[in-house]
This record gives sequence, C-alpha cells and structure tokens, in this order.
Amino acid sequence: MIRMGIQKSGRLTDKTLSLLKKCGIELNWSKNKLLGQAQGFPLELLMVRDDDIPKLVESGVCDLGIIGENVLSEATTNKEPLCLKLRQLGYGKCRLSFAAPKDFNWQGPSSLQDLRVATSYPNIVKKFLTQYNLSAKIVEISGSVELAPALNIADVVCDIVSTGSTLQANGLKETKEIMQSQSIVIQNPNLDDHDKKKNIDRLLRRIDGVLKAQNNKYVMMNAPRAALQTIKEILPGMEEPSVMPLDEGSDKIAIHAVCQEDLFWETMEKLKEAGASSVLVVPIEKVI
Ligand code: PRT
Ligand code: ZN
Repeated sequence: MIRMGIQKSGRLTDKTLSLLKKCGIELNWSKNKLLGQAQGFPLELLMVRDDDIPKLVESGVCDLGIIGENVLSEATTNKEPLCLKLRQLGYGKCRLSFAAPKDFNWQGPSSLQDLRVATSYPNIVKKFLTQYNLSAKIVEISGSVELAPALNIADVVCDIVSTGSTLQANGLKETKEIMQSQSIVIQNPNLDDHDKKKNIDRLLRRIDGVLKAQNNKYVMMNAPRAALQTIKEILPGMEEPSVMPLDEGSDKIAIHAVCQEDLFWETMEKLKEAGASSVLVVPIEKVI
C-alpha cells in the first residue's frame, strides 16, 4: 500500500481527485475523513493542508504527495531537494511574483533594497534577495497579502499570481516573476520498498496516459486543397491527417487530425489565414 498526501480542501483538491479518478482510483468516503483507503488501487490517501505535505513526504510518513511547485520550493531551505519531483501534472498553474503599487518606480530587483516585502513565501523571497545581494524586511503574512501596501504594513508584495486580477483590484502591478509553478507529484527520496516502487510505477503509467489524452486534441476544418501543405506545417505535433473531399467538383477538402499539443489562438488564426474555415478543436478522452 502506497500512502499519498493530497490537499484536504483548496484549489488543488478537486483536480487532484479528478485526476485520480481518471486513473481508475476512487475515494468513497466523506471529505471530512482524513485518512482512507482508495478503491481500485493499493493506495491510502491522507488529506492535509498543502504546506504540511513536503515534510510528510520527506520524513516517509507519506510515500508520495501532490502539491504546487511553489510549496515544495518554500519548504526547501537548503540546497538538497527535500523530495523527488516525479511528474508535473499541468494544473494549478501560477507564478510567484513581486508586485508594487501602480505608481511605484520599479527599476529592477535592486528597487527592493531596504523595503518591506509582504509575503507568504519568506524562504523563497530570502533566497531571491541573497541571490541579488539585497537586504529587505520580510513581513510574513499568511493570507490577503495584496492588502499589505494599502494598510502600510509593507511597500511591496511577493505573492502567487494567476490571472493578475487580484493585483489589479488592489492597485498593484506585477514587477518581477520569481518562479512559475504547477502541481507536481513528489516522492520520498529514501523510498526503497520494492513493492511500493512497483505500484508507484503503475500509478505513474496511468497518470501519463491521462495527461497524454488531455494534451491530444481532435481538429477538424475545411480548407482549399491547395492549402493542405501549409496547414500541415501549422498544426503542432500532428500525425498524417485524414483528408476528405467536400462537394463533388469543389476544390475544398475536410481535414481531420489528432494533434499532440494544445492549439493556441495564434495557431487558430494562422489556420484561418491559410484559408481554413469551420475549425473545430475537440478534447479526446482516451488514447491508445
Ligand atoms: O489550506 P491550504 O494551506 O491547503 O491551502 P492554501 O490556502 O495554502 O492554498 P490554495 O488552495 O489557495 O492554493 C493551492 C495551490 O494552488 C497553491 O500553492 C498554488 O500552487 C496553486 N495556485 C494556482 C494558486 C493560484 N493559482 C492562485 N491564484 N494559489 C493561490 N492563488 C491565489 C493567490 O494567492 C492570490 O491571492 O489567488 C490570488 C491571485 O489570483 P489571480 O487570478 O487574481 O491572479
Ligand atoms: Zn497552504
């Protein structure tokens, strides 16, 4: 039986449970129960605050954990990594950035010298300041960090940014990104139980299958036959597409393809410029 620590209730919880479900692993107990055996896999789940997970995994209380990279980074105070990073899971994406009041004259990291920095990530900020040979006062706040400048508790903040709307709503501007983050699977670095390792490999193979299907998209469009070559070059990670004629006598074709990467709006725009119309991108549930 492997034991995995996951966030009890927060931004990562639903997506983590949904990923496990897609891997054939179900939780069938109430969210208030903190430790329980999952169904469909030799896995025990421990539901805790995300900040506690690195220590639980490092000490071997849990074999695995799922957290944001920012949380692992904050928990790693010396050079040795606390836990092994096994997989990036692609959800919970955000960045940790410095932000300052809109009228602040930011001239690079040196602008932080002797300021008060409000943050929930004191260790990461300390590492950053040391790297740039700067000194600043770190004001540790556990929530609503963005309010600190308005309350005159700090001059600038260092916090998680996703869309940027919280910063904007609080009259702040992002000045310097320190790190990007997404959810990851971490493992106890000293794990040597053969059976557990085998089950972890099985779990990772299932996770890889789910992630691969998520990244694959089925793309359909109509286009002039002459544009086929250009369209093939625009579509990312595509195998040979299926090409079907439209009406008899028309020079238009329908192109259907599986793309192994996400299609961004820029790609869609390029397709349109190349002459494609009715471009549809649909998710794929499973790939074999
Ligand atoms: O109770 P517990 O300690 O378990 O949870 P928590 O409150 O520490 O964390 P939680 O649930 O808020 O976030 C869990 C993880 O989600 C974080 O560690 C990040 O890895 C990731 N994540 C992704 C985020 C965000 N996006 C995010 N937007 N974590 C926090 N935010 C907050 C941020 O702090 C800020 O207040 O959202 C606000 C900014 O969002 P935007 O969209 O306005 O920029
Ligand atoms: Zn937390």
